[in-house]
Amino acid sequence: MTLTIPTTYKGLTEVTAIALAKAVYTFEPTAELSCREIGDGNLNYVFQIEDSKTGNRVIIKQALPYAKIIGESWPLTLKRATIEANVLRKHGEFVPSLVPVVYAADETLAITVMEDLSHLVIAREGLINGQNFPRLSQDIGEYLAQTLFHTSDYGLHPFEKKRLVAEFTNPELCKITEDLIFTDPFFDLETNNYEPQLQSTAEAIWKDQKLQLEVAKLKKSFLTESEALLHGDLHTGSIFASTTETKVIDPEFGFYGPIGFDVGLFLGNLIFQWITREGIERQVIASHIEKTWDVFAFSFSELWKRESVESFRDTQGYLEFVLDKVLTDAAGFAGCELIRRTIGLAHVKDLDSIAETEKRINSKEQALYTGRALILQRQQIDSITDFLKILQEVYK
Ligand code: SR1
Ligand code: MG
Repeated sequence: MTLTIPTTYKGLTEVTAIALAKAVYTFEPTAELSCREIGDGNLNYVFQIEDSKTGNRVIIKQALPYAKIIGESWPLTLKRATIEANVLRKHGEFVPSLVPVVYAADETLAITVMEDLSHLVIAREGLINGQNFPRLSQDIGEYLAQTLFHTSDYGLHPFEKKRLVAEFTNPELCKITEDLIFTDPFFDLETNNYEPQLQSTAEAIWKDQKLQLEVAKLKKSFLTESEALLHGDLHTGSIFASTTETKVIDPEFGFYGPIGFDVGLFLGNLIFQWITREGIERQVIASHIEKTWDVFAFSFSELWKRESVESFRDTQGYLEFVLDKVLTDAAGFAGCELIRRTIGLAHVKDLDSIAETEKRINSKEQALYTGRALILQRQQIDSITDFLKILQEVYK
């Protein structure tokens, strides 16, 4: 549906969001609507509108013309709302059960009207609270395989692939990632944000020439490899989950990039949990890491065998080469995510919410060492077992 609602961009309020919801979503004529702003991300407002008579709910997400995490001094394109709606729609063609339904979108108001998912919890919150999401890795492995294969040159006619590359060009949001993940944390810059106890470890990262070279190579991949339509910010805060369902939200950073980036960001965010847990609880996360990769590799391989349009698809060793590169890249990108979420601008609650100072600092040190090890040793990783061994080695 396209909105016939006016006008120029204006930030919504809980009152105007209700009026908009009535215009774009089919509530009962007798509906009694209320609205709450429930957004807790870094960039947008999220309005939840509910009919108290039926319990029906809908979400209106609105992009702000600046980054909420910083304030109005950091202007940010509103076009990201359209990118987000269109990535959800495109990915929804391949994994309809794993993304929210988009009911409407409007570029001028920078809004997406979509399915309410409040019966689920944000995976990061749930994992921090020790909740178990038995479907998480199965579903995300499948999501990654389906969305990345079907939007790549392996699954698309080259004309359609290049049309999508152009449609999903997202320079402003990519620049945030280029700065916040691949640049700023590796230099002594004001934008970084870390506790004083981490000063010497941060300085060691800034002086580490071997590490800098490998991060430069990973940044180059991110900048230049237009392989598939990525989610672009697939951390555990971008996933709603329960014991029976998984939904991926928030692809406003979507663009054509290296397949390993989405895989690596998700694995990196599982590693925060791996770091904060012990014993059997840690094993749960190790199993999620392993299963995500196994499901991704299996489903991607099946799609390749059944549907690949690539002339070299039956060439001995080519699929293995592609998957090996994805795993190697994923390890490097996971490493960058671990480092940036620890000493960069935008942190994760998994580490920041650890109340006991010594434990928190220790966990953050581990995140930095693990990130470094994954980046430096990624070329030696031939299997997900090798990947997990690197995590274990850091703890010896
Ligand atoms: C200014 S935005 C900071 C971070 O929040 C988003 O979720 C992305 O991860 C970005 O890097
Ligand atoms: Mg987000």
